[in-house]
Amino acid sequence: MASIPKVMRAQLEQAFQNKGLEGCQGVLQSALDEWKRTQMNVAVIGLSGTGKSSLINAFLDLDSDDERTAVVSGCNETAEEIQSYKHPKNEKLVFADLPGVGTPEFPKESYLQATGVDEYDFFLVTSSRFDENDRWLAEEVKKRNKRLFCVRTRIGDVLTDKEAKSGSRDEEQLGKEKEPSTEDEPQQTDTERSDPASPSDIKIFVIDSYESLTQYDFPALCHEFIGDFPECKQEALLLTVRAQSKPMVDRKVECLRSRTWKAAGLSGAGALVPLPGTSFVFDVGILLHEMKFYFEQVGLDRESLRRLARTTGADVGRLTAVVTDAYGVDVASLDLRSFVDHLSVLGVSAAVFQAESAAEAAVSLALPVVGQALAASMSYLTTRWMLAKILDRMHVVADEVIDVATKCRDA
Ligand SMILES: Nc1nc2c(ncn2[C@@H]2O[C@H](COP(=O)(O)OP(=O)(O)OP(=O)(O)O)[C@@H](O)[C@H]2O)c(=O)[nH]1
Ligand SMILES: [Mg+2]
Repeated sequence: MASIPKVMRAQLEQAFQNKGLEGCQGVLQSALDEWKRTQMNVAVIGLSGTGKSSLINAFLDLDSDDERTAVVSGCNETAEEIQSYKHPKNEKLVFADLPGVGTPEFPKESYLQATGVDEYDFFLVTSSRFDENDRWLAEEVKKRNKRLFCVRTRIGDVLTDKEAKSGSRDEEQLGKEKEPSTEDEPQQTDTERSDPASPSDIKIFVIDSYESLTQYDFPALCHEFIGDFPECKQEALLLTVRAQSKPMVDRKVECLRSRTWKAAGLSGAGALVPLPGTSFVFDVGILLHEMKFYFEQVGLDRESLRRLARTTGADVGRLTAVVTDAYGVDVASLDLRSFVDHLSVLGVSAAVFQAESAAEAAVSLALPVVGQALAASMSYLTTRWMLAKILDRMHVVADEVIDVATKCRDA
């Protein structure tokens, strides 16, 4: 089991002393909801026309008729004010559209103050070449212990090769695009080259905001973006973005798994029903609620499938069929009663429970007093075990969906 952060351990122990198990459950509920309260600010920076608005729209995963689309420039239009865009699934994730460094309106000297640079958690720079001003910005960001990635858009225009257009990548050309441009740069000394903020230290991703977002470096960009995000906010970011690639599904599952003990710790307050064929009880309300949350998080609900179909060009009917064949029931519409009847298709088997529960019971929460109290509550271990099994099954089905979508895209 993942170790419990020190702060939370102290909170749980304190709550247990004051209010017993009920007090702990308050702490656990608050921890489960923490991601919904976490503000995440991402700055997208670049000169006019470098593709900021298009990149923001790609990150927001908006449909063309969605409201709040970042306006993409026509030939002579430019965005004059700093605009911010909230993620449709979580308004705490905000992308700000910021001008590039060193324009007459935003000179380098006043740039940090004018853009309120300290408010941002992460920086994406859209640029066709990485210049002196970008390097300076990267250094400033690094001083603040934050990360900056460089994004080169419009790779679709660069790759004119027919095969590359149809999905298989022209690796050689992509590699060239990822090399930092040294055009017009003064000759670097060895010391400058080893400067942590030199272009070689900055990750460059080549993408196309108007082609399939499962193509080129977009999946890698999303993956590393989450990995390099301030650690205390990673869970919030991960639970906000969509799972459209296998690495992303893996990360989501890992994150959800680290939450199962907290959800199971809430069990006991609602209806307890026996796991069929055993004398062990579980909290059906918590299981149903979490199961639906996982379903959506790993991308199996109708809306996620529709969006995956749109970004990959796959047929939504084929993606839906993977989920229907796997479960044989409309998982999203299960209720307290029907849920119990479908435990086996969801991945829960009483026989496996009997075989594994002895070992499971030995798992301690590494929290001497609170852990024992939680484990002693009748449904904690059963509920936690069932959550893990349901998640394992969803992981497999979500991978199958991505496989089918990828095959359709590459066909
Ligand atoms: N094919 C292709 N076109 C792109 C891409 N990114 C941007 N464009 C086009 O480039 C032009 C400028 O894109 P925007 O996203 O508006 O750029 P911007 O940086 O927001 O521009 P300003 O708002 O003027 O600062 C538009 O015509 C876009 O359609 C891309 O990845 N692929
Ligand atoms: Mg714009």
